[in-house]
Amino acid sequence: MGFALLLVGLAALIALLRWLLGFLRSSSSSSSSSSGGIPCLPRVPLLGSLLSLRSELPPHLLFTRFTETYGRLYALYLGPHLALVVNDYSHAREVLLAKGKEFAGRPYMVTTELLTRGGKDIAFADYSPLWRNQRRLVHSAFSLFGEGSSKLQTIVLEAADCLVEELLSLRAQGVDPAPAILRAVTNVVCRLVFSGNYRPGDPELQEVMDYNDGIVQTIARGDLVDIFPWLRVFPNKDLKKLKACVKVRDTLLTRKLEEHKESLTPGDPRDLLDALLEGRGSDRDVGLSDDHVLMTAAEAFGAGVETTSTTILWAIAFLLHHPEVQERVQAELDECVGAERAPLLSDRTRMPVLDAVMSEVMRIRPVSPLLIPHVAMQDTSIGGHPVAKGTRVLVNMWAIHHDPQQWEQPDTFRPDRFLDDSGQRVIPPSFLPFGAGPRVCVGESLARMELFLFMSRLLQRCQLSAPRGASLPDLQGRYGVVLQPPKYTVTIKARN
Ligand code: STR
Repeated sequence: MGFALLLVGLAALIALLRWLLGFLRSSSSSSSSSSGGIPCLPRVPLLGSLLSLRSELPPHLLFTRFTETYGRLYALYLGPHLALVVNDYSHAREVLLAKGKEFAGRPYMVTTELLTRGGKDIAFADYSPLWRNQRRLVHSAFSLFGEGSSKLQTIVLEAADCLVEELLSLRAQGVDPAPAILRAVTNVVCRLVFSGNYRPGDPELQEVMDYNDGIVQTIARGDLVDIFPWLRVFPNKDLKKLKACVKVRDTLLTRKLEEHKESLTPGDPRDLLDALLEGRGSDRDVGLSDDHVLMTAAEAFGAGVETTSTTILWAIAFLLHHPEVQERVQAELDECVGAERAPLLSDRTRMPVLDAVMSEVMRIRPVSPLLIPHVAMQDTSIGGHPVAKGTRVLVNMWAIHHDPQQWEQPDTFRPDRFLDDSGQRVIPPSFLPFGAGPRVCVGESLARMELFLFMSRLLQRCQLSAPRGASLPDLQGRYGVVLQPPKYTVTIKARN
């Protein structure tokens, strides 16, 4: 035991020394030349700029504050890694769109490697030709359920009705809506991914929700082990927890995969797993392994659950603060849909107010305020400054969505900014809640449909208000791999 520890310590020491040597060599050139003339935060050996990053503020707010000192494009060192932080729309457009392909790489992180079996997923995998094809396949699989098919609509409306019944049956003065919403959204994703359909209280559903939660708490949070991979040799509670959750996830999904392989009917995909399996056998075969199929399904799962449930929770939180906005949406619903039938996707174009409300929610509280880090795949440039291959780029979508030069009173919740004078929707260019370019969210259109159906059904049938005597929801987000609202309570009454 003692000997093993000694070895581990020695290995760490050697890694450290090797790195220090590399650092001294690279920092003998001046720091502004290594960051291409871009202002750089102070740095020290080994830690890079990490000392400046210690703060009470969550990273997206801290990065926004640094713009006051360093301007809207600056550099910092995450340990040994040079990272540029982009805080304005014009540079973001250059990175994501104009040079999207040049910046389409992803950094190596210990936690995401573990989560994705070494990058066999879509979101965290580095760019490669195989990745492009995998992404295309997922895209076309998604469109099987979304646009032009009533499948998603049927599934979501059923889940939304269950959700409404459950919320109304609670009858308490103030309830935490999060568990019921999470369950409803998880159920939708289970049906889309592997045709799972669960009653409330099903132990398998609970298992899925538990491992998801464990992953959210431990993945890609900017932890030190993601910056210094060699730290992985030391005991680490979070990594242990992540591994345990991944194991539960893999057991469940492997079973679903095997069942699907046996019962697959060619030409008639029932869900995402079928569509992925089928994509392999056809002329669209792009060489996906079982691991790729599994990781893609697992990710569609996690992404679909966490982002949608969080956005719905933010929407309710803001509606409690702005009852007049809830009334406007309900007036629109009453006029376009009435009370007799459920809202349908085909109603969406006639409901600009609800659309504007959801856009404003995603502007003011983007679930992914720093997106996922990008990496330059070749020597390139930003704003005329040279950027070396391998440089990380963090796009601060929070700063872009709160930029006073683009948005009037950016901290105020005002859905009207997404409507023109005649009440039709307008989309300002600096609104990018799903990112943009080659790495844009693959689930974007599915997500928008799902959000519309859940929110319209919820607001058609329910009146949401702040419980008497309770304080309104705290609107400061909790930073993690998704920006979540703190727990709050709501009073829910049936609308007649
Ligand atoms: C949530 C938990 C889980 O079980 C699996 C995943 C993998 C995909 C992740 C997801 C997570 C969190 C939200 C992410 C998504 C990929 C894209 C999405 C990071 C960790 C966002 O960028 C918001």
